Amino acid sequence: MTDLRLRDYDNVVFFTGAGMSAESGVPTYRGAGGVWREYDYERCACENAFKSDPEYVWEFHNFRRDLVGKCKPNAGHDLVARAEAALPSVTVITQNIDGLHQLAGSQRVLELHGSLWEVRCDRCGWRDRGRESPLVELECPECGAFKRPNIVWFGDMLFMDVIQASQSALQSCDLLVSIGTSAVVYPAAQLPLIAKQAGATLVEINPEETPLSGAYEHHLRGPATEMLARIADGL
Ligand code: BJW
Repeated sequence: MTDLRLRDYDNVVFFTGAGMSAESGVPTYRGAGGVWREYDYERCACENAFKSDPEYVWEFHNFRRDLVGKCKPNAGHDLVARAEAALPSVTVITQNIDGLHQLAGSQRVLELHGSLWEVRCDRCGWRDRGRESPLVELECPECGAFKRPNIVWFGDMLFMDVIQASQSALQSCDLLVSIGTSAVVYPAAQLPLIAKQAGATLVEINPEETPLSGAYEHHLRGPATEMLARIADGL
């Protein structure tokens, strides 16, 4: 049991990972049924793979678009969106590329690892956003190079503007709620420590322990929807 209540805080950051969307049917990356159990990230989620075989990388991302496109926000996403409407300041910092927080109605969402629903051209700078699935037209309409999913793959630098906005939200929050991340992918994994250094209360929602569990004062061991409902107190 916990007596922690979202309503007792003014400035809340939800820091989310794949476990947030697991109950929507989006597979996590690691663990049983994880994406990386079936797919080799070196062949489908890094720049070198895209350079050597863009068609295969797109086959993987079109498979993901098809799967994720059928998933709906779950009660946890809904609750996070309601918190934004009810509390003075709420920011979602997500590692997820699925767009489910936005579909649930969250307005202030920082996508650390980009989005499955955005594409860009690294040759001419063209960009687009849309939920077409599969994406059939793979060449940039401006210059003919391959479109690239606007996702942060392994070995890619994160977007500087997103990192800066995240740091600023973390420095000023009084509650950080981490939900469903294994905390093994850097630099994202260490971001909650900024909130800790700034004096925020840290809560971890995850059925499993993580390498960063020791940094959290509160641990809610269970699925995101159930554990969020416990601290929502009628939001
Ligand atoms: C529930 C639940 C329920 C289940 N309710 N919870 C040391 C060695 C080698 C490399 C590195 C190193 N240090 C850093 C690096 C580089 C690398 C990295 O961190 N690697 C580590 C794996 C070792 N990082 C990078 O490359 C990053 N860039 C970078 O560092 O640039 C500088 C640099 C460049 C070059 C060299 C070195 C540095 C970029 C990282 C980009 C990550 N991108 C992905 C791509 C997805 C592609 C796609 O989908 O198409 O982002 S990987 C994947 O992992 C995805 C996720 O956002 C990310 C994090 O995963 P997450 O969200 O934590 O999910 P899971 O599956 O791991 O965990 C789910 C959790 O949910 C579990 O804990 C469950 O228990 C829980 N759960 N059900 C609540 N119902």
